[in-house]
Amino acid sequence: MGAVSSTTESVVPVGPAASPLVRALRGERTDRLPVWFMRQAGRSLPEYRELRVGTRMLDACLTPDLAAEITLQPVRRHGVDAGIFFSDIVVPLRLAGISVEIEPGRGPVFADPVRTASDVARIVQIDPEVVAQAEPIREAVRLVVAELGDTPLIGFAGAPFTLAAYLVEGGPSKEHLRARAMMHADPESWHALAGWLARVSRAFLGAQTDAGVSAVQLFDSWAGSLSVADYRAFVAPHSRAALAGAGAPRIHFGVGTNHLLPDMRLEGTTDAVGVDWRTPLDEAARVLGPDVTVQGNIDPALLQAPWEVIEAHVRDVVERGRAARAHILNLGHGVPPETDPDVLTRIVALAHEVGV
Ligand code: 1CP
Repeated sequence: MGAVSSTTESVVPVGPAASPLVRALRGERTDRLPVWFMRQAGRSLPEYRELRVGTRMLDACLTPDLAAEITLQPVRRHGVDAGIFFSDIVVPLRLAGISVEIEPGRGPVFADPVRTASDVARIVQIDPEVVAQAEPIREAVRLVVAELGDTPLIGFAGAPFTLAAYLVEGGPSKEHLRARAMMHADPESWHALAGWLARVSRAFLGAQTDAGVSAVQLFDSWAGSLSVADYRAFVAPHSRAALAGAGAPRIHFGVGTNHLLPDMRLEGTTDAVGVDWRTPLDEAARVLGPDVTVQGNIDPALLQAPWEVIEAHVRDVVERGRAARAHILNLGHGVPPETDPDVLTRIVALAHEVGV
């Protein structure tokens, strides 16, 4: 299953490299509008909840056959155009030996938050190579890729700022004050920490691309809490480093990032920008320019509405997406856990009926 098949005249992509998703990331419009959902794995599916009984979240992520099966569930059920690897943004930190658990109903919690210069000095000693070599990740990706055939698998990592927002705080927070404070109180420690997190995320992406993912997404979910000036000075260079040389097409996503959109192109280090539900895609496309694909941006809140309302909204999103060089249909953020899975299946069918 090579990515390209050579003939004497030309090189024609086959397999996932020829899929509508990967072609959209290259800027091509095909006759099929690619659609997948952030957090499509392991959220609203009853078959997921059943599989997870008795297994802690991060243990599930590090059990290859379980992670592979959970990744495949939404692809089988909804007919989406890509799988998203079942894992979590804090998995590479666990692999690096940091004590972290995911508490049900809360999120990632760290036993020892990284707050002082000496905390940072200690943590940056850890060699990210252990993350790059992680066999449970490589094995799970290989299992999924073998099952998916021509359907691409998307790998992912957390962006340095979003990871730092958890690590410095010690758990989920609303305004990520401690991480933002460190940027100004001790810029040297901040850059050391964010630089190390970029190497960890890059290593996590590398493990996934080596094992066969066809695209990667960098989740900077909480970047919207930053001013443009802070984003440029303290965050963008580290996100660029995380994505540099990824070896697969790249998507860069954040929530509440209308004011950061042009910067989220990361000076050409990304092939697509994920847009949340607040910014209409035609407006986003205008701001982003002709060199980048847009991904998004169905409002997750509308998934609870009557079908007629959802259908009109999806058609509007698709219509506005035509302003970009190419469009990958998705939500503006993750699938809410209470979503009726049948609604997602109907949206996929609608997207494929409407086309590009
Ligand atoms: O389909 C998929 O996308 C599943 C794989 C996946 C991904 C891409 C999971 C599984 N987590 C993530 C990324 C992730 N994790 C992000 C970025 C995406 C986003 O913004 O939604 C973030 C911010 C996290 C951190 C995290 N992990 C939270 C958020 C906490 C907060 O600050 O509000 C939570 C609740 C988790 C746990 C988690 N991760 C994944 C699942 C299925 C769960 C729930 C755990 C469980 O079932 O016990």
